[in-house]
Amino acid sequence: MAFDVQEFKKEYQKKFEELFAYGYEAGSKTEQYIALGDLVRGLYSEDWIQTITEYNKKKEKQVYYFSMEFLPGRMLKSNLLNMGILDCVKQGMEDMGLDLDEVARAEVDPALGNGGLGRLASCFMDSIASTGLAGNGNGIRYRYGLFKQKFINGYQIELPENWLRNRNVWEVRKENKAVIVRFGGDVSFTQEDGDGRLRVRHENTRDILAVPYDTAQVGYNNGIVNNLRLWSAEIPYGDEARFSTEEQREEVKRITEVLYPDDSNYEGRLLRVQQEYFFSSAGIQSIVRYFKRLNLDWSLFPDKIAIHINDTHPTLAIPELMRILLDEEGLTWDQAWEITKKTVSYTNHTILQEAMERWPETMISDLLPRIYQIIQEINRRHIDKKTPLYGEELSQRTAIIANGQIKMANLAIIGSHSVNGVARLHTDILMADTLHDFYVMYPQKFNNKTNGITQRRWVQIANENLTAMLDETIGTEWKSDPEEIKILKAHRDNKMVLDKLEQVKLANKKRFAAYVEQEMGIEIDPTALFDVQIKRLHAYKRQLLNVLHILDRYLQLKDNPNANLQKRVFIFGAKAAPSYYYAKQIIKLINSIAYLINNDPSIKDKIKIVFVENYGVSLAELIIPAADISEQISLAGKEASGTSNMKLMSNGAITMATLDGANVEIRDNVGDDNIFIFGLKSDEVQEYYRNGVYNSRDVYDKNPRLKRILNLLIDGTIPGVETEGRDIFDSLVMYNDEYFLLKDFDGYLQAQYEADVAFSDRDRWNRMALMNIASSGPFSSDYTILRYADEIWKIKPQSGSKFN
Ligand code: 26Q
Repeated sequence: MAFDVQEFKKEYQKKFEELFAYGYEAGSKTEQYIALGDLVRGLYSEDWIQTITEYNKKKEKQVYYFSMEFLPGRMLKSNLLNMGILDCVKQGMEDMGLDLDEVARAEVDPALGNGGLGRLASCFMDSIASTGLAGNGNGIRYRYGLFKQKFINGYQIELPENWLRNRNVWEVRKENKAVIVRFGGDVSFTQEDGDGRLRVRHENTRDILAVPYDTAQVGYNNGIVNNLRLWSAEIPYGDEARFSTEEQREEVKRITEVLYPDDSNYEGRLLRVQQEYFFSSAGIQSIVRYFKRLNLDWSLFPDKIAIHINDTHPTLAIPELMRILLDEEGLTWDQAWEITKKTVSYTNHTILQEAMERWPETMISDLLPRIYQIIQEINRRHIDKKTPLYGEELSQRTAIIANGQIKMANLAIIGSHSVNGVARLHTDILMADTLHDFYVMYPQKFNNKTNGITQRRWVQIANENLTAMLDETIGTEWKSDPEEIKILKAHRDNKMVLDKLEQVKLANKKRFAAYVEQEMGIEIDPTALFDVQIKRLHAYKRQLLNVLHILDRYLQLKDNPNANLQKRVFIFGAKAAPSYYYAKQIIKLINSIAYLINNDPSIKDKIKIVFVENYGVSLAELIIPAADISEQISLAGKEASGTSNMKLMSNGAITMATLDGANVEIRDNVGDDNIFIFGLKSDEVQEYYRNGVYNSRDVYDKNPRLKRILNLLIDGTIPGVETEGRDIFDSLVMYNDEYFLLKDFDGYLQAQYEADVAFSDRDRWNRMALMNIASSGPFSSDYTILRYADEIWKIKPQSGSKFN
């Protein structure tokens, strides 16, 4: 974008005065941010209009990414970066006596997601625009994002996150694009004049207005600006009379009021399914409206539209598209079904049974009577068609409706043409195990798309020091083609480069240490090893295994205060679902251990524990560049992919991992010398589950080192965890340790010991860090998205795009 510093300063001052009626010098950080954001939105608006006009004119095939969650992070700097004016604006701000970073921190981080799945959706939105693909996001504009986490006395407390409090400069409300979403009502059929066709009458519905708010998704230096459309529930205009009581009005607003805080665990709540239908229906309606303007035959729908559903949360898009094609557009069942299947594709993000969405039949029949009929018919035809081919048993096992429940994964698979897992191992497990019945029926639907991350946010924005060092060492090609970062490998034995890398890491660790000092009053040594585990709190992710290791070091130092142990800072960031009692107990335990150890003078700062409050995208940007070790220690077979593993690797952290999810592919890329692997393999875990011979009590009895650690949980050593310590002890020792922590403990300690040894050899460690950075290119979400585009969506980057 052609733009110079002088011009920017003039524009900024003008914008500020226009908005606030005084000079920018007197403004608050928030006002200074709003003025800048507003100016930036104005700068890409022409490209935004141009992009949409182009797609329409060329009748370009477009993909719509349906996701219940998006976690974009702060957008100011990423927009500036992608527009190519970050440096110019930084300079201009500085000239005016302002610090861009400080101003940027005034933006509230939109937490419209829980964790991996939501952040993946946002990396994908960036990559779709940046590779020059015609794509759109479709989701919900929650009034309140994921709760704000506070620790009080070590316990997690949840507070409402009012992310819209200071105005959202990026969104544009599009009232004229609103649609009506209908709930409840009565369905009847009438024979209508002449053609003998059955017409559906759906009356007495509760009608909700869905109003879209659009946010630009700016591509990286390519002039493309795509759209993320988030829907908000409102009372239909002119229908105020029907919503006369406060209660009725509240009910409407409630639909998009708050994001469900469950991650990898589903709750069968009515409001949740209302949300799911609300944004699925609104999205489908606006897609159909667009398609009709193209004036093409309905059979061409799949040639112009691809709809991708992010997990099963938007699965009702399938029967909703059927409903519109059948009831409103008059297509036959077979026509509508062909179109729907060819249009929709589905990503699975979990094999955990407790995360699989199943809705009570009566809930759907009451809430969505017509959709319910369509699901029944899809199910009936599925059974009819598959029973003669595969027999009664197999077809019943794949039924959508069974035991009074509707299985959303089954509907998603049957109603789509593509089913993908998110890492090689995960997809293999889906095919061999979790979804094996479907794999037998539809082998051609199954495919893998290993997740990715955008290095634009996770390196260029989060780690400016590393970015500058890379530019200096290998040039700038890696910024537009992430694989090119492999050139760095040529410098693996270059002492100057290795030292430079160490300096970069140290600077980032100092930056984080300053934050920790300021916000938490904990002093940490930036030369210590920073050991990082940042992800949602879940038993299968095994934050507790990390805790056992910490306690082992604690005991070593208690026994021998001069033990030759590497100084470490253990950094945790994690939210627990408010209803997940065990996860919250683990939070309390970690906080209590932190308090005990951080304040024990005999430990002499050899161990520090930092559990940051309210972990999210912005904190991740601060922590990840400062990490030495990346903890990826889930029980093998349980973590579908993981994505923090990729972000940490890209920033030169060394992975400490089980062979789970994408860790396997990370190992394949960096090689065994540049990663620490331990623990059961996924097939070994499967085998234990099948033959049931694991006995954790036995391990406890026979391993004195481990026994001593576990006893700390119940002997009063850790203050304030009487209940938590006992419950956690019992889960591991008495209730057979569902996630095999005790089984993997020895291997984990060994790997941690090796990490200590490696860290003490600075050249060796720096070389490992370099090799990780240099091997991270293949995990760019740009490549992931190009594979989705090529193999699933059948769309090509715009001509002129370097990816075309
Ligand atoms: C479902 C129904 C009702 C309420 C909540 C939910 C719900 C919400 C969020 C279920 C699951 C989620 C989130 C799942 C998730 O984040 N999965 C992660 O996805 C990442 C991206 O593919 C993977 O890297 C992680 O391995 C996976 O755990």
